Amino acid sequence: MIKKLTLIALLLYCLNANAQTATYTPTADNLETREHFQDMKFGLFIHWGIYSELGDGEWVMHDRKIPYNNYKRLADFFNPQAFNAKEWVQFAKRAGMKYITITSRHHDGFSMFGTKASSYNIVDATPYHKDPLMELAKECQKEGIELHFYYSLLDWGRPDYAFGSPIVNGVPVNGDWDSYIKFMKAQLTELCTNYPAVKGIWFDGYWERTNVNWHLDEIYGLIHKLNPAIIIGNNHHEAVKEGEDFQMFEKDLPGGNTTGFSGKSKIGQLPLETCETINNSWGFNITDRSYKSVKQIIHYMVNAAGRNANFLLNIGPMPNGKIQPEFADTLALVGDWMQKNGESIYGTRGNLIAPQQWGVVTYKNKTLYAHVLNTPQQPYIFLPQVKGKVIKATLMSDGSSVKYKQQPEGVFVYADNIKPDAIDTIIELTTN
Ligand code: FHN
Repeated sequence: MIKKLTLIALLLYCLNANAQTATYTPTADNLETREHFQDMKFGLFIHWGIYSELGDGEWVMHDRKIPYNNYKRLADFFNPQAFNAKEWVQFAKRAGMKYITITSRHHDGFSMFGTKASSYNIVDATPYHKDPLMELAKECQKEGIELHFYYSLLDWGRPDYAFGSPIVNGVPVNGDWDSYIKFMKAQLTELCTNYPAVKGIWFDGYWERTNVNWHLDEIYGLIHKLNPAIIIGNNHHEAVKEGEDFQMFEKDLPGGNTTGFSGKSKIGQLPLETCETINNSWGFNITDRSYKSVKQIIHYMVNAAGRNANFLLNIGPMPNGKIQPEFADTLALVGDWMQKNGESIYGTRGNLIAPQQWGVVTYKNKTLYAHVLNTPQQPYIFLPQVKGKVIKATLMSDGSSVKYKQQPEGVFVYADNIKPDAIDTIIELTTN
C-alpha cells in the first residue's frame, strides 16, 4: 500500500514538473528589458497607415463599410514623401519620450513594412516603395530610443481570417485558420529579426474573436525564441496570459474602467502601461480638434507613474508623413516640463502609497516624490504608511524646505504656505 502511495506521489510530482516546464520563464535579458521599460515611463504611440489618407481614423474601412477591394486602392496613392524618421524620433525625444510604439499592421490588414508574407505592403503596393519602419528602426537605434511594434491579430480583409465568419471548434468556418496563423508567424519573424532596436510587440484585436484558438503559446514562444529580450503585451482587455511580459490598459489608468475596456483586466504582477490619444482619435482625423492640454497630458502621465504604469501617448501622423503642428506644440511644452521634473518620473516606481485626493506618489531609492495635482482638501497633504524615517522634505522646484510631521500612521506635509504650481507641486521626501 505504502509503495502504491509513493508511486502515486511520484507520478503527481512528475506531472507537476511537466506542467511547470510548460510555463514561461522569462530570460535575464527579458527581465532587463522589463526593468528598463518601467524606467522609461513615457512613450510615443503612432497610428499610421493607408487609412490616414481619408482623415477619418483607422477604423474608416469598417465604419464606412468600404469594401476591401475599394479600400485597397488607397495603397495606389499612398506616397508619404514628407516622412522623415529623424524628425519623428526628434519629436519623441523633444517631448521627453523614451520609446516609440508604431502600427506595423492595423485591422485593415495593410502592412506598413516590407514583408515577404504579403504583397499588400508599403514597399510593394504603394508608389512610395520604401520601408518607413526600417528607417525608423535605424534612427531609433542611433538615438537610443526603444522601438515597439503594434501588430493586429484582427484582419478585416484577408480571406483566411474571414472576418464575420462563425467560429466552430476554435476556427472560422469560412476561413483557413492555419494559413492565417502561419502568415502572422512569418510577419512576426520578420519584425523581430530584421529591425534593429525592436524591444516590444504590442498585440491588438484579440477581443474580436475570444472563442478562436489564437495559438498564442506558439506565437509568443516564437517571438521569445527569436529574441528573448523582446517583451510582449496584448491589448486583449483581459487579465494577463501566459507568455506575456507586460500588461496594458486602454484609455484608462490601471484600476479604472471609464471606457468599458478594462472590466476584465485584473491588474497583475507584470510591468504596466496605459495608452491614451492626444485628441480623440488614434489614426489621423482631420476634423478632430479636441486636443488635450499640456496639463491634461502631464496629469495623465503622473497619475500613471503613481500607479506604477508607463504612459503611451498616441498621435496619428498625416498621410504625407508630417505630424500636425498642434501636437508638436503641446508636446514641446510637455518636454520642457519633463526636462525640469523628469527626475520625479523617469526610473521611479509607483503604488507604494495609494493614490490620494490630492495626487500620487512616485519613488526612487529612498526618495519619495509627492505630486500634488489637485488642491488638497486639508491644509496639509497626508501620506499614509511611509516606511522609514523622513529626514528631509523640500519643494522640488526651488529646493526650499517644507514643514512636515511624521506620525506612526503616516506623514503630514504642510502645504498651506507653499505657492501651488499650476500643473504639479512636487514635494521631495528623503527617507533614511
Ligand atoms: O481597435 C483598436 C483601435 O483602433 C486602436 O488601435 C486601439 C489602441 O489601443 N486599440 C483597439 C481598440 O481596443
